[in-house]
Amino acid sequence: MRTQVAIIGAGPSGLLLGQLLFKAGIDNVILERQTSDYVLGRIRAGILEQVTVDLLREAGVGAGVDSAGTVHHSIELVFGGVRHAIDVHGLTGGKVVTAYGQTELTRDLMDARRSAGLDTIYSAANVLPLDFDGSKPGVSWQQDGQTHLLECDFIAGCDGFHGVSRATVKDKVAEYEKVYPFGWLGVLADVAPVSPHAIVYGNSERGFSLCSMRSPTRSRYYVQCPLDDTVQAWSDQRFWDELRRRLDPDLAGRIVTGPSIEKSIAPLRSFVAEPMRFGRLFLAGDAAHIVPPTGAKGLNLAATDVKYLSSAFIDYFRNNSPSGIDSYSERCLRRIWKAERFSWWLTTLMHRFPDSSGFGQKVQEAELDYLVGSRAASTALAENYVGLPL
Ligand code: RFL
Ligand code: PHB
Repeated sequence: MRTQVAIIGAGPSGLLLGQLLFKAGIDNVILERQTSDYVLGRIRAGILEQVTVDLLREAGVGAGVDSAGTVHHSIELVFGGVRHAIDVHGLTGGKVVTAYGQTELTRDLMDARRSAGLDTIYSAANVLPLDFDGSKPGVSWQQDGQTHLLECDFIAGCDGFHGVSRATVKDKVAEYEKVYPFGWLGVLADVAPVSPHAIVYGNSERGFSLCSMRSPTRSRYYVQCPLDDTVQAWSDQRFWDELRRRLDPDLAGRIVTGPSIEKSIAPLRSFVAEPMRFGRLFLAGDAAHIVPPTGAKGLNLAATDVKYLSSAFIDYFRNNSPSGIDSYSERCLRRIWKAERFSWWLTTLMHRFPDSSGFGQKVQEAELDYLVGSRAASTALAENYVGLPL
């Protein structure tokens, strides 16, 4: 079996890359370790930057986000029991973010791939990138007791943080990492969002909280929790009570509660692997970098990696030009580090740290006060939140 680009991983990075290459007439095959149902069952991101929405449209899969996405003009910060709006739209000269779930986006991409008749091999075991430094690159995998080989020109490692691609080049990678001393407990529920027009980030003495949404009838909420906490320890009632305690009285009084349809705990981490290219193997998305979800940047960074990588491959195959693939890593990393900085900053500002002294707490309060009182500080938050220019 032969293709031009072998893509490892059918998450948003791999599927979007496959779709953009297909649109440009470049043949590709995706190899995914899990089943498609498993991939769709993971509840993750919800907020898309304009750049990401534009890229989905360019890839021909914008209909879902255009019809079912909710455009947000502002975000809100709750601290000291008071809510403050940040007019993201006004402060950035008209930019917005869109609430549209990663599950829905992934489904749109899977549907497009299926109708185009493109190959996606699910439940592929022991996927392995081969000879990416040599002249016969390829990917092997096992299925139904047999070993298979896919020959290719390039390999795209879109296989997430725990994937095989980065592990294969471990001795050639510089890793930068910060692990945070808490996690997020997330709940998905079919109830009307308490704040349908803004994402609400809360800092309270009981810890961080976040009110988000998937649709006018589906909400997504999070609370900061200890790293050793378990989902079993959180009944729905306990979750709703805790969330209310972390919000201002007005919002707390308006929360619509109901049975959870998903509940999970995610640890928080900042991570970057450098470089992102190893001969004919390229890393993209969570395979190369992780941000804590506080800035809503993970999926958006994955989308911009894929934008750069697809245009690099297109330039190579159409014009025989290696300039895009040669500059891929550096181009991505410049944007990645800015999003890493922003996500780390917002995480540090909004969470309770177990070891924080009274001084740390006071500085946090002063910075929040400054942030909502200064147009310059609010603008810096807003322009990072909607996504820095490409
Ligand atoms: P994924 O989604 O992890 O997909 C990788 C795929 O590769 C497969 N795979 C393999 N396949 C073959 N062989 C192997 N050896 C393989 N190893 C792994 C996996 O099964 C999987 O299908 O990475 P990708 O595509 O780079 O996408 C990244 C995003 O999923 C991630 O950045 C976001 O979800 C992060 N994130 C958010 N990002 C945002 O932009 N906005 C948000 O609002 C936002 N909220 C979040 C988030 C992530 C969260 N968690 C749980 C990590 C909220 C949360 C709670
Ligand atoms: C979400 O809707 O899941 C979400 C929103 C904003 C974030 C992170 C996650 O910062």
